[in-house]
Amino acid sequence: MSGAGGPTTPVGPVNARVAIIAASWHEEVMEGLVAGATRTCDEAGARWQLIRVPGSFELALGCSIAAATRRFEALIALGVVIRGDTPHFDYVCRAAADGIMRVSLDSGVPIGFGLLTCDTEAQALDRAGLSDSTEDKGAEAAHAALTMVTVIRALG
Ligand code: DLZ
Repeated sequence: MSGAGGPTTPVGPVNARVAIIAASWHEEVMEGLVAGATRTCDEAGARWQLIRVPGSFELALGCSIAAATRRFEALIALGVVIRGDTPHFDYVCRAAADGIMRVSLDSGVPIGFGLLTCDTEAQALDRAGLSDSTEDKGAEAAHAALTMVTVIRALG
């Protein structure tokens, strides 16, 4: 999937409380993703809380617990899974993606999807919003989550 063509308009001010659910594997990449998400929230004036889970497999449960508190208007799920030699990659990615979507639809809480699913660590670093990355998927996920807050408010 190409990263080109994403929205370029800044999200604007969003006075909301947001939870960032972040996996803990691949520290350098995760640091970049979290920094992109927190910067985007700060720029919009949204208050964020960082919640760490062990791996990307646990992202959906982390989101489910955060959504159930009803304390957050949006969630941002961040993780990186790097393909290895076994089908494990597919199980973790599928569980995370399907689980996160299920939590979002069941709870009505928007969840920005910042899960990198890469063949190599180099691909992940290039998407992590670091100084020499070409893309910033943490910022993109935060942008999507905050935009959905404004959509829900406009329709509510
Ligand atoms: C086990 C595992 C492996 C092999 N790779 C990753 C990865 O690249 N990224 C990630 O976020 N998590 C990984 N995990 C951990 C699983 O997501 C999960 O935390 C464990 O299977 C324990 O439930």
